[in-house]
Amino acid sequence: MAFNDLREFITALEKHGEIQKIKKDVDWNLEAGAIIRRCNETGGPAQLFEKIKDYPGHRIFGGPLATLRRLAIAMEMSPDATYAEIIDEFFYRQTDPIKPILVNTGPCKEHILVGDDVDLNMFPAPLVHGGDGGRYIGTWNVGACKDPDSDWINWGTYRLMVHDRNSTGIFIVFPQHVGVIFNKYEKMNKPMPYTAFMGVEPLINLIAATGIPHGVNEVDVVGGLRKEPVKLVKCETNDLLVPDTAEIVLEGEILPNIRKDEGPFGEYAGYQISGVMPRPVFKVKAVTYRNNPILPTSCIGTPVDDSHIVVSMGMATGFKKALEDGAYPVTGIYVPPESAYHVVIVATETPYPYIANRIAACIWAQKNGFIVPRVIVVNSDVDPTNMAEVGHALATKCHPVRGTTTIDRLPTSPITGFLSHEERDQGFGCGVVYDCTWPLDWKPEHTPPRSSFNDIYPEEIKERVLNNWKDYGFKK
Ligand SMILES: Cc1cc2nc3c(=O)[nH]c(=O)nc-3n(C[C@H](O)[C@H](O)[C@H](O)COP(=O)(O)O)c2cc1C
Ligand SMILES: [Mn+2]
Repeated sequence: MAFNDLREFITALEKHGEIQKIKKDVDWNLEAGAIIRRCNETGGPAQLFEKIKDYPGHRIFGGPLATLRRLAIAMEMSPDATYAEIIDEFFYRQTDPIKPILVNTGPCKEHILVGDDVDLNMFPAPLVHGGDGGRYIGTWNVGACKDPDSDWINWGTYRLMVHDRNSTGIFIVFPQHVGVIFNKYEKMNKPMPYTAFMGVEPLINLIAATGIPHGVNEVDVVGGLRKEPVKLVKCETNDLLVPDTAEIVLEGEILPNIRKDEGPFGEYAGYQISGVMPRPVFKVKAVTYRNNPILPTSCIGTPVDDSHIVVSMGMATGFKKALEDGAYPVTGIYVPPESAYHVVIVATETPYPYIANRIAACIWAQKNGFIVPRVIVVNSDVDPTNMAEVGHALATKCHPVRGTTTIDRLPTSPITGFLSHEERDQGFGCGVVYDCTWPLDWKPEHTPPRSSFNDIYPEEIKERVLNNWKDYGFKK
């Protein structure tokens, strides 16, 4: 049974001891953010802040999917499921999308405020990190918009900073689908209807951060993932649809050809990196919300937090699909959450020389490929999820000159850690491929075996040693 709303997910977290309910008064002004961040850094539980200073009747939910355990619970798998098991299940469930159903109303309509009654200050949007440019009502939120040229409705997570009582800044960059769609409206000088919703079942957030291909409705993929259709209701002031059980819904439009300073914000690379810049403005025309609403918040920063878990999982499954579709003989893929998705590791057979560069080209061509600047390619005998094995291959097999291919002016995310200010401002970056596979033009006798227990002894000896292990006196 899929979770029907965020509240059912919170109950499941409680059952598994994965959430701390906090009854003490907590300040939205940095205190909540600092608690969420400390939990991220200590592997602590998610948090439900039940009493927010200045905001009786409002709650904040911190660290929604900041650990693999919470993601496994969200997927209704065993909380002890491994990264590989979750990836396989996530990959498999994406193959069978289910269309949403439309319902007349739902709990998200328990309160409706339109026009002049809208005041975003009524929600306890936290000042998340020291030095942030404002209060962020949208960290763990999902934004919906419609392509003007087709029926495509896109859902994605893009941050929202409160400017005033009825507008927020929104961080949009071009390769993101919201950027591609907004660009069309802006060329027509038309406002783009936009609705942001927050406080939904966790698989919606997972898919809203996954690079689902252009033209595909994320809501159908969520249906497949939860094995049941998502229930949607119509917005009050535009034609967009939102999950009927959303805690908070902000309806409005993104204004064409208007920019206002947004940021800085503590970002996924682990720094407040992209600074303050004039960015698009989301004008809010209506607000709807549930009784005793819960505002979810991700305190993004140094890895590992929610953003690293969901984006890296989404990348790994998306790249795996693309590489399989291209018939690349790939045996494993891993985007280490600890790398703040700056690194993807691919294990492959090597039927022809320089397959590493084709694999990297395939990855960079995918929707979220622009976010990952480093591609490490290893032979199929290396486990890409084992950092000791990958580190050994990178250190010893990647030729510093012939094994690396750098690409300058590759469009990359402006949040990429190492970019210069010029690159960041001009909206481009660069990438590198580390080919850690043995050169194919070597004669077989030049390709050295690995000097490991598994690789360098005859089967008969390995078997004898393993069988006699305890007889030698070893405890384990
Ligand atoms: C917590 C969180 C915050 C994010 N904030 C932003 C953001 O402000 N701007 C952005 O372009 N991408 C952001 N992302 C990444 C996008 O959600 C991700 O690339 C997603 O694939 C975008 O949807 P799309 O593929 O439909 O464009 C964020 C992801 C997470 C998990
Ligand atoms: Mn999309």
